[in-house]
This record gives sequence, C-alpha cells and structure tokens, in this order.
Amino acid sequence: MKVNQAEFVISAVGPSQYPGGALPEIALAGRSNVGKSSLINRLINRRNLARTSSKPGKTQQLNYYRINQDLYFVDLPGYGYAKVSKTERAKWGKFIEQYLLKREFLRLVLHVIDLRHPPSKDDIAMHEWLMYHKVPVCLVLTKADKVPRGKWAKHTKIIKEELQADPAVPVILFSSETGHGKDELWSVIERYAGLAAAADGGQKEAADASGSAAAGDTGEETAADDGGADAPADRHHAANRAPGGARGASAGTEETASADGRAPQQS
Ligand SMILES: Nc1nc2c(ncn2[C@@H]2O[C@H](COP(=O)(O)OP(=O)(O)O)[C@@H](O)[C@H]2O)c(=O)[nH]1
Ligand SMILES: [Mg+2]
Repeated sequence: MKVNQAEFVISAVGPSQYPGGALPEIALAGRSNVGKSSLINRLINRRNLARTSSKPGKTQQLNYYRINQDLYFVDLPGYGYAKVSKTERAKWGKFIEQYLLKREFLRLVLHVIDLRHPPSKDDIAMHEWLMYHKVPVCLVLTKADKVPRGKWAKHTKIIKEELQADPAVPVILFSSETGHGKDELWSVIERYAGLAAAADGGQKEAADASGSAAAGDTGEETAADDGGADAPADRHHAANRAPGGARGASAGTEETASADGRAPQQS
C-alpha cells in the first residue's frame, strides 16, 4: 500500500461520531501499551500521527485515522489497564462490544499481542470473544525486535497454543521499531479491506492489475465452532453481516453470550 495521505479524523465517543463515507475499517485491539499506536505509525511511516502512550485511562474513545481514500484504522482503547475502576471496565466492555458487533464497515481486527510473553488472561478472553462472534482477526505479534530471532518460532507457538488460535487465522510477527512484518501485514489488510486488486489512484504497479486474491476470499476461518454450537452463524464474515436483520433470530443467544462471555473485560 502506498500511503499518500494519512490523517487523524476523530476521537469518537459514540456511534453518532463514527465517520461517514463508508470506507472499510481495520480496528486494533490489544492490551494498553502493547504497541497499537506505534503499529499504526509504522504502517503509515509517520513518527507520531497515532499518539503513543497517551492517556491509558481513556476507556471510551475510538481514534479514527484515514489512510488515503482507502480505509480507516480504528485504534480501540486498550484493555488490561490496572488503574481503571470496575465501572469503567464495564463501560469499556459495552462500548467495544457495540463497535465490534455492530459496525458494518468493520472488516478486520488486528489483535495485537506482545511476542515477548505468553498471552495474558485478557488477551485470551479477547481472542475467544472475537472467535465466538466470528469477527475476522489477524494476530499481530509485536515487539519482535525485543525477542532474539532464534526464539520467534517458539514464542509464536506458545501464543497460538494458549489462544487456541485457529490455523486459518493469519499470524504476523511485527516490530514497530524495525518495520519487520510491515509489508506482510499490509497485504493482509488490503485483502480484508477489499483493496487487493482494486484501483489505487494509479499508484499500483500495472503488473498487478490482473487481480490476484479475490477480495474477501481470505481464508479466514469458518470452522469457529469452538465458541459453542450455538454461535450465531451469520457472523463469520464481516462483509456478510446483515446489519440488524439476520441477527434477530439469534438475539436470545447473543444476549446470553454477551452477558457471560463479555470477554473483553479486564481482570
Ligand atoms: N521495542 C519496541 N517497542 C515498542 C514497539 N511497539 C511499541 N513499543 C513501545 O511500547 C510503548 C507503548 O506503545 P504504544 O504504541 O503507545 O502502545 P498502545 O498503548 O498499545 O497504543 C511505547 O513506549 C512504544 O515505543 C516495538 O515493536 N518494539
Ligand atoms: Mg495507543
């Protein structure tokens, strides 16, 4: 992806502030301080567009960044921030859930996890929740520069095992420090955003024009039954989401699911 333009759009505190314009949205989820903002900055080659390490207590805003006229990155508030009250945590859960379950332009969640450590309880809960609701996910294991290369495979294996990650979920090792994984991550993002073979304002190399991956046919898993047999079946692809309608049928299930399975809670 050639980033010609990247700009901060809004810190949205509710759906009425989400931007219009119907661009695909790529959300970033992860623990506070795991490196979500740094990852955005690295992807767009800007030192400090996404604010790093700012106000971790802000539990209820989604920071939108527009990339060209192609997509939005949506930096979700991090979980696992210790100094947040129970009430705030509950609000965080509701807020994020609303966005992840209802936002029709959401195409992919980059679930950012620290490669250095086994996943936290919150990481595991978040991943389970995303799988249960069949939200398309890419695992991004970041801070790879802090782990010797010889240990990358072992750390990756442990994280995937503890998350019980479906083999179909893309996993990318990343470093905001060195840029490792950047191209690979962009190609996943483009694919999920439906930009893979799309017009690119003439920037794209002509050689690619014949169109490789069909947008949306991304190999994301459909076998996510580990979340329970009654997981709503219509959510396996964000693009297929019937906003409102189809999910009515399983509303009862969902209510129960989100009451119990409000995984993105902090411990
Ligand atoms: N060495 C290294 N440090 C990183 C990396 N990503 C983020 N950091 C650092 O981790 C801290 C938290 O990063 P930030 O992007 O603010 O995390 P966020 O809370 O998830 O948005 C900052 O001090 C970053 O410089 C990385 O890939 N490598
Ligand atoms: Mg941040």
